[in-house]
Amino acid sequence: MVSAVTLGCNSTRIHVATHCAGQRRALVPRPLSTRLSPAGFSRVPKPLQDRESRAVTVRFKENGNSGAQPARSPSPTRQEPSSKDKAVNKAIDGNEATANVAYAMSDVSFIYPITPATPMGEHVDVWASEGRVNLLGNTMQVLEMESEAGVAGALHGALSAGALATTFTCSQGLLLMIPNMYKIAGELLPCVLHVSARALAGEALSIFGDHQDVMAVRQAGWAMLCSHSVQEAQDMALVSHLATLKASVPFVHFFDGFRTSHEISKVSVLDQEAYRPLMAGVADAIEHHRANALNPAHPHQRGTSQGPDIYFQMLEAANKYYLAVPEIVQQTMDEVAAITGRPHKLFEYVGAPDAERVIVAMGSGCKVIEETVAYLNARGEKVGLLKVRLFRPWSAEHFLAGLPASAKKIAVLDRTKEAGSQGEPLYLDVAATLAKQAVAGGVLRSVVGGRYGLGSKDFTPAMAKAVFDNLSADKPKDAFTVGITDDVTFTSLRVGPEINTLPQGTYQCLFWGMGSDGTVGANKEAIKIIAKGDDTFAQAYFSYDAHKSGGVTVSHLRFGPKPITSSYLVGEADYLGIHLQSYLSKYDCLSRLKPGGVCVLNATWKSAREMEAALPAKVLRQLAALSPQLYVVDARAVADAVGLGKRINMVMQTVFFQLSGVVPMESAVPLLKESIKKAYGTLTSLQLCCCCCRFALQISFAEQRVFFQLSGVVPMESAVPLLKESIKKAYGKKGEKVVMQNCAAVDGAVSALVKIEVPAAWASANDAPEGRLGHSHTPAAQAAAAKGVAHFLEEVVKPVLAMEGDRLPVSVFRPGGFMPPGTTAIEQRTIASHVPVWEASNCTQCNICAFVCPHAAIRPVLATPEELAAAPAGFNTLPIKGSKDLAGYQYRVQVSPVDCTGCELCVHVCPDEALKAEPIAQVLAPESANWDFMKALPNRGDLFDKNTVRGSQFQQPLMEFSGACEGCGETPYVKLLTQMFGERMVVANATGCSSIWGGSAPSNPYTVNPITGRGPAWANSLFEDNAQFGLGIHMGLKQRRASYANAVKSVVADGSVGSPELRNALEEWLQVMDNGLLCHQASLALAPLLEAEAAAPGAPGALQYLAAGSKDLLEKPSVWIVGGDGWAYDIGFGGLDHVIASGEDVNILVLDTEMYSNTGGQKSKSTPLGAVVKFAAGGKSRAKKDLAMLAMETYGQDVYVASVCLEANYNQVMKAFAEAEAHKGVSLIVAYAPCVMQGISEGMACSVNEARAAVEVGYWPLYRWTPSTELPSTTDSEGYVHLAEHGKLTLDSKRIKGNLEDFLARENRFSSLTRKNPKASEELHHHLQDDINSRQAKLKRMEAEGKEMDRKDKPEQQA
Ligand SMILES: Cc1ncc(C[n+]2csc(CCOP(=O)(O)OP(=O)(O)O)c2C)c(N)n1
Ligand code: SF4
Ligand code: SF4
Repeated sequence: MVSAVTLGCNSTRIHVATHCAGQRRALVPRPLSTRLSPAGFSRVPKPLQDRESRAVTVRFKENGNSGAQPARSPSPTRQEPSSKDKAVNKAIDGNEATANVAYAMSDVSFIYPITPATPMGEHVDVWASEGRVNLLGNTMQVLEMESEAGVAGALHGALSAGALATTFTCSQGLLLMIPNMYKIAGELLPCVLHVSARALAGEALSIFGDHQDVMAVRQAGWAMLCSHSVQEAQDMALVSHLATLKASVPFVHFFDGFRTSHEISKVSVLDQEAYRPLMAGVADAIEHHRANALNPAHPHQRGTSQGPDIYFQMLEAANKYYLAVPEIVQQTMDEVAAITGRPHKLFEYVGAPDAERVIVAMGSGCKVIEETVAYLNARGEKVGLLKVRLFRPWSAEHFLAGLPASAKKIAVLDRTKEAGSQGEPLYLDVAATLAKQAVAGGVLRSVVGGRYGLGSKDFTPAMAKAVFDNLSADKPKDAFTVGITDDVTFTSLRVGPEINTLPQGTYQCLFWGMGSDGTVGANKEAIKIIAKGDDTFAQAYFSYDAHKSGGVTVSHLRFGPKPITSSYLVGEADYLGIHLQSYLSKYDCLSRLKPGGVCVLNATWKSAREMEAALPAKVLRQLAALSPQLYVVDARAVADAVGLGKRINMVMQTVFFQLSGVVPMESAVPLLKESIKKAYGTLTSLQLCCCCCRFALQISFAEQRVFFQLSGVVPMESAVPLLKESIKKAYGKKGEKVVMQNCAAVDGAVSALVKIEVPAAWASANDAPEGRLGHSHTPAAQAAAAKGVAHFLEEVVKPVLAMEGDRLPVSVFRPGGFMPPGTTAIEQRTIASHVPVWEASNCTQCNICAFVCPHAAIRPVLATPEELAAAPAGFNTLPIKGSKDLAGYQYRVQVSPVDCTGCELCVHVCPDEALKAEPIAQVLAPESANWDFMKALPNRGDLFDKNTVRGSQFQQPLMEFSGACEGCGETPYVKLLTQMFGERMVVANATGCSSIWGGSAPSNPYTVNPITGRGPAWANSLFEDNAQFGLGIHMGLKQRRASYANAVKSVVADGSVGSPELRNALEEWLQVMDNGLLCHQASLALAPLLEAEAAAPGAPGALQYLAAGSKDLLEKPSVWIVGGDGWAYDIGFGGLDHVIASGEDVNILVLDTEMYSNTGGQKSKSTPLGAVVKFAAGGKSRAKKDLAMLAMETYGQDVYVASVCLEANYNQVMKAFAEAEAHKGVSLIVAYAPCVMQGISEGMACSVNEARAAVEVGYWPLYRWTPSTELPSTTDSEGYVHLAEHGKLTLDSKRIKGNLEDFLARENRFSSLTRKNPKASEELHHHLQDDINSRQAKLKRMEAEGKEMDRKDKPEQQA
């Protein structure tokens, strides 16, 4: 039943060309030695047009999609290019295709990161840093701004100065540009703004694709041109840049976020030389633009103010420019077609010439509809699609010319929602056009509109068919939705089973990976290699869940002999790779496997019997029904054996190429070498991770590329010597050890592959008891469920966690975006491979492990001997150390293995070696039982002072199990805040990592005290407005409490209301209502009295009013404004500055990772001198902005300021939090937060040491600034009170020691510059050292001045 696959010798590879096309051969994984070329498709390799590109023979498997192939309209990518075409066929994504053109045709670009448009900015920044020369003969000037509002302003300025300027954005970024978009259009300035269209933040933030953003600017006076595919992204970008110059109207060029921006597709990429002649054709227009520029040599004025007499006419004077745009765009499309061989129309019809039912649509959905149209027409239907490219200015004339006269029923699909409107924008345009035509005597046609694909909801051929089916009805449904089940307002169309519209011979693969295991990166490289095959078409798309790391990634790969236009997820995979053992039970991975397909599991099982014992019966039955070619490989064991740990991607990719047999080695090896060379050239220091990809590489990008390629394409014995040589080259710089590890992993992958025959008996497997492998919902989780959110947990959280959220109907959701807290407690992701286990004998009970844990997955606990009588066997404890009050309690440190991420921070930080990481398999069951027991024990935090390091960790963390990266340095701060103030905290959270790990529905880590039901109230407004949002929260609460206090005063003043005890309690409360701690105590005493007396029969209305507000308003709220450095230093600084200056009682916590971590690590003004981050590819050349110093120097009179580093000085951060909260005014805490983006060479497990080093070498000083309002005041002889003249600085890191260079060398963000440009690096590091020295000197001076003031003040005070 089980056989190891041997990779023997005697290879008898038969060249693919020996098979005739169409020959069918089952994909039978077989030893290399006997592996034949695949049947069904074969081609003789021939060189591509471009000399750089190497040919690869790609073999298509017989069990690739057989398709039910209708006659298809010829795809543009298949057309013969003209002789002028200087193109190369390449697998790239829509962002890169667009950026290529934008770079070639612009003088200057202002950029700002926002997913999914960020890569366009990153591309132009890198090319500029490399000195690439564009068609204007320049290296583009690229400048990152503080926000998109800044980008738009700068863009306007550059255009006014006669430059050709461009930018890239989407969503909230585009909204911030609106004011200047009106200006640019109003001044008829040529410009192109490339948008990878994305949803807008309303009830929730969504980084995913739809047209809400572009539809929100359709009125701004820009022409709007839409690309429907990666190929079009390039072509329409080119059309936009040319047409804007000819038309003197600015252009928005847009395409679907993710589906087009991030889809890797094989397209014909133009060399800029190919369109140099077209550029020459607009030379006059460029000259005209430059001649119109603001210039003292020929001055004019712009932007005047106008009165009622002329403003209106001036607006209308621009009409003729807009009227000319459609013709200009069509003409430009024709010119571009002449060099590409790909003709395009403003409105392009495909389908039956005599179609009666027609869909009108725009964007990547068109590709899906086009496939469906071909499918349906091949079955005798008469349907068609009118594709919209030029959306603004709307040309009714061109629209009607494109629509077949036969069309009687039309459905317009909008990928946006305009609540409260008669219909969405595209529908309204079409309806108005057809109505006007009918009024003018034309045909009367039925038009309905519908919404689809919002927030990247997958749009499939079955859904497109449902739209056509709707049109067949006598009265087609209008204002419909498709792709969801709307069981509330019943808008949705019924969608039938999926239909197969794929091109014949398309091979489909699915890979289920875990964020950070390298699967996505490896697959990106895989598809690029496969796409190099001559006449091979390929596509890759990646979907992710909400976690920053450790979440699920699904890679959807397709390749085949025909162009692939299928812009929807893989539904039936020929090859399924499951890279984490537990996924098979947790998720329905098998539902997308084709019967008889290849299924490869990374698992520890070695036999069918082991699988049977471990897997739920449902999965066994699925396997029996699918009868897959089933393999297992223990990739972790292979990687472990060679010291690569969790980096299993190489092993899995080796297996993929082995089993799919898609790339023969003789083609792969030259490619491999080429890639290695390339990888050397592009060595980047940064570890990549962003909110869009949820994917952190454990090693550098370039290494990962090579890593994959080695693993993926050279598994065979014939290639092994070459492979090892390549590994040596690639890893040589990392040392011989790494080279050996990688070589060994390749060998290991091959021999570890085990084939499992699926027993027929599995077909009748019985259901096993729940929780054998997947979620075993612990008592803790069940308790959470019982706390009033059971409905939400069952109906929403569990299906979403099982990756089945798409199936949820509208009725299960509460509108308005409200979410219950504490849902991460039921996630139990079980993603750690190794989990710390407590060794009681070594423990000194310091609680530091819990203090630093980013996920609140390790906690100290107290238990009485009586309680321990019922403890699980392994629940060993120690007598508690400490005061007499604690006598009799036993102490233990407990880890939750299902919530631990395995970052090992706690293991490294423990000073006593009392934690040891053990493989999860050994500890999962016993430690889960221990954790559940622990959770049932009472919380005894009140026995401790919560303002001490040790005491704080006995308090319940009210933020737990977030989706942050392993070892994240942001979360421990916020967790600690919740332990100190959580039950009265309100958090205004800026968009950024902290809003993603803090609230990615339905994983909500903020939770409640189960006894009081209280916990942090948390909300995210936007990225840019967080300070103002937090201030608003504070003002609202302050006002409501002031009214409440007035009512309390009235009751107190009116002696007849309430008992004397109650009135005393109310008076007491009035005295302390603004002091968090005292108010808490007063409230505890007051609330029961109030409620009891208000509930008494005949209680006065005034008391009832007070009782009603008692829960909400008695406690003094602790308002925290939290966000990253991108928010605080850049986009939100204006608002932050205003709030700091407000004098209001709010606390601001800046989680300073020194870059925009959430979008992948771009430069902020907090980025230090010399650091190489994105948007600062050559190393940041300006010093870090000193936000804390700005606050002290400008507003230090009444603002509390602290600079802290949790890992370096636990006590100092606690003091700062306590002081900030107690300060009755604005407090600002700037907190150093280690982050995976910083590229700590020893890994995040060592981030504590690294943070300590940052403080020791003076890189991050620790201090606290007490404003003069908090210092003792003096009263003069006339009774006037005088505040202290200055605030007082306490420098908590007095001594600089250690070597800055050593610190910098350990972080890739600095060391990569040393590798790339040692001279520049030396210089910048030198400056950095100078800055550090002078800052330290200044801090010391400030501290000394404070001391001086202390001494001066004292006698006066005494006097
Ligand atoms: C107006 C606007 N522009 C851009 C973005 C995209 N965006 C989201 S988070 C983020 C970076 C956050 O960086 P930072 O504030 O440093 O927080 P971190 O992620 O490092 O915690 C960006 C650029 C946005 N949400 N809104
Ligand atoms: S390994 Fe990391 S996540 Fe797990 S308990 Fe330790 S610090 Fe927390
Ligand atoms: S701050 Fe860094 S480590 Fe933390 S979640 Fe964001 S990217 Fe990950």
